Amino acid sequence: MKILVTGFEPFHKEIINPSSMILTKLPSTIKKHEIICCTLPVELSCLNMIKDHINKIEPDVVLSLGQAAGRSAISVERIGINLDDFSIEDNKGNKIEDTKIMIDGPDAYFSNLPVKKMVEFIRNKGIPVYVSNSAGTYICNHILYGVRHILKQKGKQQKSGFIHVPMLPEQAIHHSNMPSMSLEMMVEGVIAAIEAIISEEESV
Ligand code: PCA
Repeated sequence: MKILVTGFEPFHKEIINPSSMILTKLPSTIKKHEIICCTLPVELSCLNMIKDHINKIEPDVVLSLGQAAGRSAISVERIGINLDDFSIEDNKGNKIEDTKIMIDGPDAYFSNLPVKKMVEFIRNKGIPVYVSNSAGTYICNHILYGVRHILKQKGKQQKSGFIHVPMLPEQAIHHSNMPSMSLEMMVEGVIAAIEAIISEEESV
């Protein structure tokens, strides 16, 4: 299998984003499956960029990662909704509100990755994790919803989903009472999640 893993550039006053730092620490293969990484901009064009990657690479799985400030554990997202409602500007200075991502799209798409199994595999490594039922209404939800839509339109059985990670300690020290997790633990968690996806695919 080819597994495309994406992260995001830093945004909103942060100078780093753990989601793209994780990519630099992932191996090029996991259980003989190819891992291809790419970093996306925090703006609406991220969807066109990932679409180009999907068309070029034709991955079997797209796993996107993003930072969720304030969350204390890794969260595996279950659902993306058809809504852009930004509480902060994106990196292009846009603050879109109350707008559908896809005008003719369904209200929501579920991730078709094995969300519960990913949580179980991550937890078995001793890493705090939970299933999240909201990826928000900013760029991460945009990519979660948008990639499901793109793959659905391609009509193939490709899988996609999203994982949010907390801030890193070096970010949290600049905030008051901000939960954080080490990069090492996040990387281990993401590898465990990918192993869960592979295990599920191989069992089918
Ligand atoms: N987190 C943001 C967008 C980019 C990122 O890493 C979000 O949760 O929407």
